Amino acid sequence: MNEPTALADDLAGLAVDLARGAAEVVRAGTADHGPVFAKSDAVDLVTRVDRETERWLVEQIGRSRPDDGVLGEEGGERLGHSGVRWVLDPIDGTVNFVLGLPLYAVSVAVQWQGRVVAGAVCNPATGELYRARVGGGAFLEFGGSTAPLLGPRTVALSGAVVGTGFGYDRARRGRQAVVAAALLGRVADIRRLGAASLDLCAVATGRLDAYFEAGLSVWDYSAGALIAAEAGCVVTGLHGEPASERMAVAVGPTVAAEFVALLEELSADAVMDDPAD
Ligand code: LIP
Repeated sequence: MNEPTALADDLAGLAVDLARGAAEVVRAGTADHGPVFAKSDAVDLVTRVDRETERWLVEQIGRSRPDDGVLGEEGGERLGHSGVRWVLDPIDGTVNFVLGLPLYAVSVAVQWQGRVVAGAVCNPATGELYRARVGGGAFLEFGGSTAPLLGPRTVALSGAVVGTGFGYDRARRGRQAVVAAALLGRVADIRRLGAASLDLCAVATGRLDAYFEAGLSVWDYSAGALIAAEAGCVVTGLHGEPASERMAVAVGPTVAAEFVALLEELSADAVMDDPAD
């Protein structure tokens, strides 16, 4: 069922306000993020700033739209009965945040009856805010100006600069590395930025020609995937599947079929995108 446009516009506006406000919470905690805790693995990190930012987001949503559902990376989950659900990553790229590498973002996506209809990704370190509403295009707000996002340049796959990432599961990470190494001989170069939401926004902005990653969480990619799609990118999984936790791909339309076919060829042996493994 198509969401009412007025609802999508309202949700899009709130997503931007939430991402911008949460970025202020992150900025306030950047100088002293306190102790760092490990989650699923010693390298899967979380700080009090992640948790405080997610609490702030959940409180704001509760005030503005008390009947909505919420799913947050740091455990903020609430069932709703409005048909709207917010999917939150308070700090996507936490390892970068802990290191002081300015490549991390607040990612806010909002679903209507299970479909993402709006999203906002804000980098607290740079102030860049990427946003999209389904059917309304994608935009970058920075330094007081707003620019439409038009996706990657036209380039041959052999000349493409491709972003990727590696999960925390060490067995899968080994197989992902095999695929990345094989890919390196077929493209111009690879980038590993460390925050899926910003990787996806980089493709939307034309700063990367393509991106792929297996094993993301829904809060990592939901907003960035809509922004990339609304910028005219092909956003997909492999083998005809949609983008998901198994595999998220964003790529310019001129090389999309070739890139996806190459990933399917290279990952066949590595079984890279099987979450069961
Ligand atoms: C990160 C992702 C990144 C991935 C990392 C990690 P987090 O999310 O954005 O693309 O490669 O392993 O999952 O954990 O920083 O929110």
